Amino acid sequence: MKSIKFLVVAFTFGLFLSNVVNAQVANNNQKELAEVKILTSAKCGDCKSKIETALTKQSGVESASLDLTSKVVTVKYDKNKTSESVLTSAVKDSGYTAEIFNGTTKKSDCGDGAKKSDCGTAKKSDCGGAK
Ligand SMILES: [Cu+2]
Repeated sequence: MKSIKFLVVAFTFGLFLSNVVNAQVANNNQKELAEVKILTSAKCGDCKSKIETALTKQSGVESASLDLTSKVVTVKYDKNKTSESVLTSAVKDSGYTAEIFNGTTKKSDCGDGAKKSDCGTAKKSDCGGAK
């Protein structure tokens, strides 16, 4: 009797597992990739890696690449799993400013006159020309 009970439980669990696997396959098929550009207050390689790491840790983010010259981070993400506002919040939570960059936004005051304190929580030793 016990072994029949075990078989029923095992069979039910097997059905459950195959449903989970099927659901994951379906989710992958529904991936809807989008791209957003976010203007940040990054200044050095440290800022860059902190911001990229904060973004790639988010669920649904495929890639994040920050260009230090423009201070713009390009994020490729799955629309079904995350959103622009979640991504800008992730950048802000890591200690930097973040605004959606549409190509015409003025650069923030992260230029040559920027202060090291603008580097957020990053290590400041390698912040280049920042004072
Ligand atoms: Cu920095």
